[in-house]
Order: sequence, then C-alpha cells, then structure tokens
Amino acid sequence: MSTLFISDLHLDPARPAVIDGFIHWLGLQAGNADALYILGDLFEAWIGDDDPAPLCGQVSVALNHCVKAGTPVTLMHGNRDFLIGEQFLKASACRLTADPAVIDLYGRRTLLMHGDLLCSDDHEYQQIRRLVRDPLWQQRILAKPLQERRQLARQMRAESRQSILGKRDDIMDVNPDTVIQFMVQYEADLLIHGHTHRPGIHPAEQGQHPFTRIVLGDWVDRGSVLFADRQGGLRLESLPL
Ligand code: OKV
Ligand code: MN
Repeated sequence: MSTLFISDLHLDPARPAVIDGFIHWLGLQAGNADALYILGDLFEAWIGDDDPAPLCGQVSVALNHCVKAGTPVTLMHGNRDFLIGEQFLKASACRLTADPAVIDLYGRRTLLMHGDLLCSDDHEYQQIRRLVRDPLWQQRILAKPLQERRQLARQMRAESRQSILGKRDDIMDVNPDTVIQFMVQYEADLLIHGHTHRPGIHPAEQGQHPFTRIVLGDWVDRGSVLFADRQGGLRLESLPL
C-alpha cells in the first residue's frame, strides 16, 4: 500500500484521452492505495460547482467511487480550479486541504503545496493570485451567470498565455530562498508540489538539515504520479495515458 500524489491534470473536454486515462487509473488505485492527494489544477478551468458540463459530473463520480472503495482523496486548489467548492466536495466525497498543508507521511513531516506560492519572482503572477484567491472577488464572480464566468476564465487564460511568452524561464520556476523559507517555517524535511510542470526529485540542504523537494509533472502527454510507501520509499513515475 502507498500514498499517491498527483497534480496538474488540467482536465479539459478538448483532451478526452487525459480524462479517460485518469478515470481508468483512478479505478485501478481505488481501494488499493492508502490515500490520494491531488495538489491542484485537476481541471483546466473550474468556473463554479453549478457548471453542468459532463466532465464535472464524470470526475465527481469517479472520485466518489475511489473514496467509497476505501482510498480517501484530498484536493488542494490550483490556479485553475480555485473555485472548486462545497457542492463538488460533497458530491465527490473529497476533502479540501489548505495551501500549504502539513501531513504526516508514514512518520515524515511533509509539506504539500500547489507550488505557485513558491514562484515568488513572478510579481505580476503573485498579484493576480492574490486577486483571484480573495473571497470577496470570488463571491462577486460566482454571482455572475455561467456564460460570463466561462468568458472571463477564457480571457484570463489567454492573458496568462500572453504574459508567459514574455517571461524568462527562471522567473516562472520556484525561488530557492522561498522554498527554504516554507520548509523552515513548517519544520518539514519533505516538500511535494506541482504547478511548474518540471517533474523531478531535488535533494537539498539548509544548515545541517537535508531536505527533499519533489515536483510532480503534468498530465498533458503522459500521467505523473508520486508513490510514497511505508518504508520511506519515494518513486516519481510517468505513465502512459
Ligand atoms: C496567471 C496571468 C492569469 C499575468 C479564472 C476560472 C474565473 C480560471 C481562471 C485561469 C488563469 C487566473 C484565473 C493567470 C498569470 C493571468 C492574467 C495575466 C500578467 C476563472 C478559472 F474565476 F474567472 F472564472 N483563471 N489564471 N497574467 O493562471 O492564475 O501574469 S492564472
Ligand atoms: Mn498551476
């Protein structure tokens, strides 16, 4: 038995192979894993729990089956699906966790994040993050008709793509000092996050203390899963969809 971590699936009706691949994989893990953590950006764009799109219901049912089979699923918001709310959580039987969150991973104090908070050199992005994570802003957006929200999400994603074109690669990666700050503040020696779509296991050191940062990959061409086992083993695997 192991605990699984995934992020950045960016589920989108335009990419049915990813949706089918994820739902199939989830069925295989259901009841066989101790727990599943989805660390943000499960969806390419979530515009509210009242969205009647088939994808929302399909994923909710699949997650619900997984939980019912004995594998609890914990979701964290990402920068694309921060509007996932109580209705979806109830229907899918998933728990929501804060960003950052500390868990006890088989005795190891582990910090979980989506990862965008670590990209602290991208000031423009951090400003937008503060805006869209503001409960009052969200309340105002959720009060708009679905069609308007759909349009707004499309526009913000286009603006995001446009702004990325003009940014240096390292600006959009994590800031190493910010990583250390979070690890020290939360007294963790293992950090697991996504968002940057640069999968890897990075050993590092702060003072005398060794720590590990694991970056989950996206699910655009293949899947990416971190398996953590009771013995302390950590395997980051890429899987065909
Ligand atoms: C990052 C930048 C956006 C610059 C909004 C629903 C809602 C998704 C969204 C997705 C994209 C913001 C919110 C992002 C960087 C931008 C714009 C410019 C200059 C909705 C689902 F609420 F409107 F319905 N989006 N993002 N920009 O990736 O955080 O850096 S974003
Ligand atoms: Mn992200």
